[in-house]
Amino acid sequence: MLKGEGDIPSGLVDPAFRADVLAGLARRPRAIPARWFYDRRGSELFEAITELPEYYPTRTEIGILERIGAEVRDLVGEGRAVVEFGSGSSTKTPILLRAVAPSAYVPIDISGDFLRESSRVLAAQFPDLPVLPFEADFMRPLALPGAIGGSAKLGFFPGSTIGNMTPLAAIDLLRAMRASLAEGAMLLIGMDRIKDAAVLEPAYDDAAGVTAAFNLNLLARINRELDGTVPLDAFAHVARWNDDRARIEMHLAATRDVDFTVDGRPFAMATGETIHTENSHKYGPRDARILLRGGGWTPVAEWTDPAGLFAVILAEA
Ligand code: AVI
Repeated sequence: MLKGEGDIPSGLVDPAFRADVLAGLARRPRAIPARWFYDRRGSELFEAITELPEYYPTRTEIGILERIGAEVRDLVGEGRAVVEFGSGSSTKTPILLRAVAPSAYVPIDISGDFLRESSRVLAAQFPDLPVLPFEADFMRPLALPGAIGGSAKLGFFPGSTIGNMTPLAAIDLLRAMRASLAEGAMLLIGMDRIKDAAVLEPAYDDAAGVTAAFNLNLLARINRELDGTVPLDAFAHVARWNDDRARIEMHLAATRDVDFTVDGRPFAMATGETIHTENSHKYGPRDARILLRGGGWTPVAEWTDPAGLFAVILAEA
């Protein structure tokens, strides 16, 4: 859902993008939902982030998944239908599919183009596996494709994407997943752990400036798609740990007083004022378990890397 929205053909703008940007720039504090990062350029920049030396989550989670395959298979059994919330990752999804020998694989994503592309790649890798891409918004309970029939489901939600939601929205999503996957379901979910700000902040403000480019691309997208005049050189990328809320916040801060228009509407920002663009919540071991229980899931097993940076949790409905 969050990643991989394709570029909108010129002249066609997603009305929800326009509405979110105009409302977000008008409110105080100013804020634009992180889902709008992921146009084609933003998705490319996110891929580059996952390979940065400072950005530990992706490689750490992959290392955990590679290690736990046999244990996961013992706990979930073979022949479940794996339902992935998001288009699927070219690295993480095959690790899970090899481990649990599913009866079918159902990736769910709101962005049809990206979903079909990644499903084609996966189907080629697993020629005997029915791959059933499902274009839908998984934030709501869904009726899954009839073709997966009565098989029990294993939900897969890696990447700590749940961290990009507020705890309240995360609980709503977990409940929706439970309703979609139905009785007997299990869920394998990745959650990033709370750790020292000295590790967290560089992960979101890397030396090469890739995360800064990812954040600033939102303004470029606004200029391109919403006929904006936002001067990109008047904004700086800011990533800071909010200890009270246990989250990294990303902002775009005005480095000088600035006036611009978006879709013909005027906006003015004073030096230092920010647009809040993303939250990335981190969870301690107990916090993660409470969150899952709040969403209707009972934790069954939990794995971390040796440094305890990241957790992969298996839960049952
Ligand atoms: C997609 N999501 C889990 C990433 C995160 O770590 O919160 C998005 C991201 N933003 C900046 N770097 C990575």
